[in-house]
Amino acid sequence: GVTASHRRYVTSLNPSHGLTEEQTAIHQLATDFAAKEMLPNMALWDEKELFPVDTMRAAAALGFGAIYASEEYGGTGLSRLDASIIFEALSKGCTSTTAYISIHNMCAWMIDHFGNASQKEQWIPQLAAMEKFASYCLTEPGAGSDAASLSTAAKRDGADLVLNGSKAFISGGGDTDVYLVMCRTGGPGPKGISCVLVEKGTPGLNFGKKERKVGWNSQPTRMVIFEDCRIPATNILGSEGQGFSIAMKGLNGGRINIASCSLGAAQASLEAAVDYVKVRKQFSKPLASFQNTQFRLAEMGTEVVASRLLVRNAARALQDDHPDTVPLCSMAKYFVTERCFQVINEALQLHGGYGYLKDYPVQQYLRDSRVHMILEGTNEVMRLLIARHILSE
Ligand code: FAD
Ligand code: 2MC
Repeated sequence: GVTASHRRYVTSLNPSHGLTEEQTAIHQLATDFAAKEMLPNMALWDEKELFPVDTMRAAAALGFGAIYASEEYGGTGLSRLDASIIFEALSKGCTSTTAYISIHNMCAWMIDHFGNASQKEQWIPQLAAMEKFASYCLTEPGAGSDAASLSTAAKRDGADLVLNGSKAFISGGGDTDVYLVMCRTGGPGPKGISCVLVEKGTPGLNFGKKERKVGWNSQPTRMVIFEDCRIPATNILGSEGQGFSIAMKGLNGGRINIASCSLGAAQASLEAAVDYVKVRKQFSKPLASFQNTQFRLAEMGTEVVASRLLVRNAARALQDDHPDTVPLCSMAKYFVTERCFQVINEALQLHGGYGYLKDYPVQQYLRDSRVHMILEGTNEVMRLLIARHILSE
């Protein structure tokens, strides 16, 4: 290819293959932004653990802050497929930063879709511009995969709710402005859960230390702790008891988005490997001339294309409210995050020892995408959802 943003692809590996003219333009916009504004900084953000607020605001100026929120309150009004295309392209520039942007987008959609007019008026314009940032708070120290067992309590006190409990592993936690918190307003199980909005600065909203992580270093992760944290009951999103359903519906899109981030990281790693094996010589020949290298690249290309088909199929199902949306999103999340991780690992192997050095980006794609098999529902939870669906026929 000529430059990172204008690479000439064989058709099968072209991420814009099969897209409409408008989607191809959106893809190019995101690809250019990733190449110019993100990729040159990706190693620095990782090394120094910088949350690139200004770069994210520049992305928001292109419409990437609330991609699939409706235009009524300032969202971009694009489809889930458009969002997937954007996250895939941005992820090539920095997987960790893009993954945070995707969580922020999920939160914006939750407010846009389930919020009342005053909540939307207050939050959507600022979230769309990324003047304010959002966090999604479901996981607790004692409730990870078994999310419906969460115990953060929100007790009624007149017109208020008083929150007590703690959330673990919150992306953006401490640095973000609004927290979408799943908490218990009723009895045990999923039906006793509500989703509430808690603003930074509310007395009783506290944060743990910044976690030290293998990857995802361009975004902070902290515990979010509630100690007699008082909010008006009007901060409930949707209706009381609807919180678990809101949380899961947000995550269906989130799972596609995270898979799209893995896909972009795998595409970038494959491209890096192709460039490398054509140049690096051993035994007097380019690595590309060994059949093992060729077969590896053939497998990697096939896995990337299969992943893209699966994630885009799930995005279309979600957009169209297909009855099998949940298993289709789960299949995409588990397959794409696992196969793309393998592709990145193979790309690292083809670089030999150089692949293990921080001078080359492949190790960062590997570190940043490892956690995609764990968060937004572990891949074991994805298998559980798929198996339930298959056995229900
Ligand atoms: P557990 O649930 O304790 O799971 C441990 C292992 O047991 C896993 O392999 C799991 O798959 C397996 N397991 C559990 N139950 C079953 C079962 N029934 N059958 C088979 N296997 C099972 N959460 C948020 O709410 N918001 C965030 O912003 C957020 N960001 C995160 C960022 C990072 C960097 C990380 C690491 C996590 C983040 N999480 C966030 C939390 C993440 O969603 C959880 O870590 C994840 O859901 C798993 O929960 P757990 O860690 O408690 O693991
Ligand atoms: N979409 C829509 N509805 C869903 C759903 C989904 N993906 N998953 C569950 N539901 C519904 C389900 O249909 C049921 O509704 P109803 O009672 O009307 O039939 C309700 O939610 C309760 O679900 P279950 O009866 O399946 O409850 P159970 O406790 O058995 O299992 C499970 C729920 C395991 C699927 C859920 O707890 C889960 O997804 N766990 C993983 C948690 C997770 O994804 N955490 C990610 C945190 S965010 C993050 O990591 C970030 C980086 C932001």
